[in-house]
Amino acid sequence: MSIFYYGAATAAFQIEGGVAEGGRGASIWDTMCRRPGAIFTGENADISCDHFHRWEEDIRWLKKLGANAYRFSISWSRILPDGKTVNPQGIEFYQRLCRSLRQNGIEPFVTLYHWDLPQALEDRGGWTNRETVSAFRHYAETVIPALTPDVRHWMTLNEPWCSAVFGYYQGVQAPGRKESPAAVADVIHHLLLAHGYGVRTVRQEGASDSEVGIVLNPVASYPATPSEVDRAACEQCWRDENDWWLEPLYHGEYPIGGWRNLYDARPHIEQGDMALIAEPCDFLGLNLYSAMAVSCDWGAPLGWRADLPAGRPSLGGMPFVPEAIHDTVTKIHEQYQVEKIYIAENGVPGANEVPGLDGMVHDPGRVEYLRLVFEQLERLRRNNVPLAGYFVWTLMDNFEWIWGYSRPFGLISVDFKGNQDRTPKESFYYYRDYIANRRMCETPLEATYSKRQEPVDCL
Ligand code: GCO
Repeated sequence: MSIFYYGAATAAFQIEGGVAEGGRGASIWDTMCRRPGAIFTGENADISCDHFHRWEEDIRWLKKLGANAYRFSISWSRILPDGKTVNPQGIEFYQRLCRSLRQNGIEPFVTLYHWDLPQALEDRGGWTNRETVSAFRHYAETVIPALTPDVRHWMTLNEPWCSAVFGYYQGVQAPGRKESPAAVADVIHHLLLAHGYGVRTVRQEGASDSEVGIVLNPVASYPATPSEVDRAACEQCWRDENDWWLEPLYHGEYPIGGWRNLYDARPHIEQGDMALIAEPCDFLGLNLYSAMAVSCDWGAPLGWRADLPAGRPSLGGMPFVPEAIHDTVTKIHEQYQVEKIYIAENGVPGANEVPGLDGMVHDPGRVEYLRLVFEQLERLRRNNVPLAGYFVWTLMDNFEWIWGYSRPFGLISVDFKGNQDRTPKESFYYYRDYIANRRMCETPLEATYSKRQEPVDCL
């Protein structure tokens, strides 16, 4: 039986801080934080969790958690501050991190691009400019060989849907542009080309046993009612939101007729592009949070409407739809015959999380959420769906993009107003015990058993 990875995920911009240290250049998110009104709380990520200085402590927390994997992203602007010139200090930072993770028995899962384009590249057009694809290729060719001694798992892009739609269409995330549908179609195409170069670079420069894939955020959806029209609307919603990514990646073609979300816009495609995009991957990463209830709505531009499902328990405004984990992973596995899937992110934002009298942060809602999610992981396992790992979002509270520090998703709370001290929450211990019990099923000699929780059934 191959090993199952239990980990936690983070992203460079959200945790590192040290934005002007170690030779780092500015990214589009540094700029976004300075744009009045862009971040609801007016905050920035200049210090954030100060992971840039505290990374060794953070590895100790991962170790205490019992995680055998850690997903994090590289800050492109630390590696190539001006988008062109290599910054050895940036490379050394990640080399130390990866080496130490490996030494601690924690497998690094490295995301190359988690939304933080170097500002210097944005100044030349960002993802609307095809030259950014070459810049990404240069970045991949720099960082992949440099980290290869310690890295076997590469994730090219995180949620390119958000980079394209939020970043260049709706303008609500960095770089905050509202471009035409045609320009956004090019952004998507360029992101997918960058992914293709990431895959090829791993094949050429990575270790022969390394694996590579992309991380998507499919819109998990359910019909709002069992009626025929809502069921059809739900299927249409799935196709409108997800085919645009899955079809080129797995079948080498964009859906016929362009993207309905973008008024049928199509990108500029050059010879060889589609083969590059469809370069075979070893796995697919999925970020799965809540799910939408879809109903037929002829007044809506695409004929359907997606709402948060009603009547569900929820936390921080996010309804619990645990079965979406099982159903989405299964659906994508069956539809595209994906042979290995990682849940690259899953979690829930907290509400009113402050330390209790016992000094611990009690987050019973998140504990309950995790309990329900873990049941779904067991279901997938029983059904032999090839899920190979699960990463909770997120290790510690951090800079939640436009929400600033006001939407904490962490297993560990961080004293942002003081000196960034870390305090584990109840959910940290809950996940720790789950991991310990599960790993005992898989590798009995290594695992440590804690009595806090009944052991789960070993299948
Ligand atoms: C994502 C985001 C994360 C968010 C998380 C919670 O990949 O979805 O990148 O960075 O923090 O989704 O909203």
